[in-house]
Amino acid sequence: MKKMQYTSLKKLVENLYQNNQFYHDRMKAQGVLPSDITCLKDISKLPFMYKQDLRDYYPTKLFTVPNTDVVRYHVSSGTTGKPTLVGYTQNDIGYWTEALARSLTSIGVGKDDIIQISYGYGLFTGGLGLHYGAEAVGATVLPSGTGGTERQLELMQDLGVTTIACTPSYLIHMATVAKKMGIDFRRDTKLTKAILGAEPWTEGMRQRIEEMTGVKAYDVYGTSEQGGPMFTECEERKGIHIASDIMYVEILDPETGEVLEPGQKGEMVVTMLRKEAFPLIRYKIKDLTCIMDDECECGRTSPRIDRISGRSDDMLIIRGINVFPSQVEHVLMQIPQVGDQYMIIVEREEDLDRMTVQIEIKNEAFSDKIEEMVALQKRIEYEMKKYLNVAVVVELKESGSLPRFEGKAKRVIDKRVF
Ligand code: DLL
Repeated sequence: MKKMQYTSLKKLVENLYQNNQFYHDRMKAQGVLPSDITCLKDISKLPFMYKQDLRDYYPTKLFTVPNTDVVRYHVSSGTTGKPTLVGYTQNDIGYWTEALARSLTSIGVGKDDIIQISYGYGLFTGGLGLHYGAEAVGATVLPSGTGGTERQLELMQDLGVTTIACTPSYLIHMATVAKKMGIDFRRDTKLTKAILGAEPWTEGMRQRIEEMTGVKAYDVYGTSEQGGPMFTECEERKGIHIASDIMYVEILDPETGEVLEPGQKGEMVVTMLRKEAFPLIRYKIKDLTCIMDDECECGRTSPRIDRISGRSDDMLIIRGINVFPSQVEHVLMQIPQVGDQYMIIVEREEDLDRMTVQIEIKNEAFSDKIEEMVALQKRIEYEMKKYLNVAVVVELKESGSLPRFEGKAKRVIDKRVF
């Protein structure tokens, strides 16, 4: 594998240095030539790429093939700024499909499955990405996209859907709508697996989803810059397997930039070894994870990354303390009275940061007795303070009162002006 990775890297670097102005200039500025890359470890000599580069060289200056070879565009959701464009050759679509086909196989999705793909189809990579992978393993695809939840639930029952692919927040929304329609996932559907990703979610959320729906939930990861969703957990569900002939992962200390060892958590940096139209070299993706240091019991020897715990740019600094939204979710999911929706609101009052967490409470946990509700609120505030080291204001909300999301959940509103 290392030999294969090195051969691909060498070819990539030579091609980019010769044929693309951006890569040529960046490598020159760093004082590195293709001839300096003599083994896989030399990757560390190469310059980094940043999201800003994708914006500065928009739309196609980072493309490395003639326009006539590009067969598809996707555009990133642009939640953190101007959207970015990604292009694919026919071979790129092939590698993407291959990566997902391997992933789906590793969770046992195949010919006998009917897969409902409720990720957005269109500019977002989720829908079409899963679609091609699922067809490649011979599954039957129901390309339902997002929205129209009642109709989706009817189709799920009528067609005997066995697997759903969507964001974790959308599956929760579906389960809530199903309950209102009198549909019991366990009794009325054939659903056994869910392939959930595109947003951060915790082990606690996985348990909630499994209790609500009876499915086994698997994590799927990818980003539009890499090409889209690509990698999933296997049946063991102990980390996401990375097809290392397609993507090379490094984990760096976000502060020092030093390459970290397996088991140490840091910022992920990726090199797409085979992409043609829109390659990436040492792209700082900002997702936080570690490469796992044990072998997977499934027998696959590909490296695995741990569940993404957030992005380095998602981190909120509240009165000097670093808080990740996933830590808030972790605390909430341990408290049985807490429902499935929450929002984090950060404001600044008289130079002091104030973080409010609005939390839906399960119907059965709601009480007319004010003192019981206050006790619950205080308990959640106490648990938050204990885990996050920062005081949080908790507001309890009625079930169904917070916004729902068909695509990615937006759970943080930061109103501070910096
Ligand atoms: O979200 C691609 C995708 C589609 C992945 C469908 C999975 C399923 P972007 O819109 O570019 O692409 O967003 C990528 O979302 O950098 C992470 O911060 C986050 N993300 C994606 N998957 C996960 C996950 C798609 N499983 C950004 N866990 C990434 C945590 C995730 N965060």
